[in-house]
Amino acid sequence: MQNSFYYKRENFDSTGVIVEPKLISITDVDAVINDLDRFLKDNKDNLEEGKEINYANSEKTVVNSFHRLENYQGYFFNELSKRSKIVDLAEELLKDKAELISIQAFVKPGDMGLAAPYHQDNAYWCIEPDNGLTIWIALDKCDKSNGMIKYVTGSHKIGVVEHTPSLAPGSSQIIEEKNLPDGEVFNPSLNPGDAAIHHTMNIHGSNPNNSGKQRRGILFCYKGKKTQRNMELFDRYQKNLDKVMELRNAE
Ligand SMILES: O=C(O)CCC(=O)C(=O)O
Repeated sequence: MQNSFYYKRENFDSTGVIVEPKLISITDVDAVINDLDRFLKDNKDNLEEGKEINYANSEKTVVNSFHRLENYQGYFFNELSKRSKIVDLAEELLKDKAELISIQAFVKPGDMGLAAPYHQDNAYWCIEPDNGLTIWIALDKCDKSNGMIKYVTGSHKIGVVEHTPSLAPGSSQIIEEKNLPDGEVFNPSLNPGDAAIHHTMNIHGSNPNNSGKQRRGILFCYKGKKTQRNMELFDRYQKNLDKVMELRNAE
């Protein structure tokens, strides 16, 4: 008889996305939410817009996403990223030791939550071989109605799809509609504490949120220890990001 990890891995290998119910408790969810509030209070004046924080409005009073949280210590999300229940799951799916690449939070407000255009994470991460994943943990009830992520199932197997530079906040490279492959779109419904886990090559994106209901998630991104970052590709991406930021600031 195979253990439960076996079936999760089979499913993950074939579709590139799985749901893990109750990965963290409601107490953990509350602790993450409090922590994100504290993080914002502690660091607001020093966060680099476009790289560490994106706002949902031009007045910059409402946050849409936080990035590069792993560079900040002393928060509950640091502990959570090392919790064995989470790391063991990542390692089973990666079939390798897991190394944390980044911690992010997409905290879409209920009245002006921004879309995340379709993309593959490895267009940003540039790891070779492409053995990485994101554990996206819901902090609210998340579904189609409030802009939960849409995943193109099986798209992790088709290689890198052409990405186009974009000025969308938090998404400097996107896959245009015309370049999207055919495939079933999976739009999961999650309760707080549930997780959706996607492969770094899976094509995914999310719709704007005007539902009146917040849609917040904390993300832990891991790569297999045997992978390496292609520094040439990564430097090119960083330079493109700097150009995009200049253009966005000039708007
Ligand atoms: O939470 C979202 O809406 C987008 C998240 C995302 O793009 C990602 O996990 O790479």
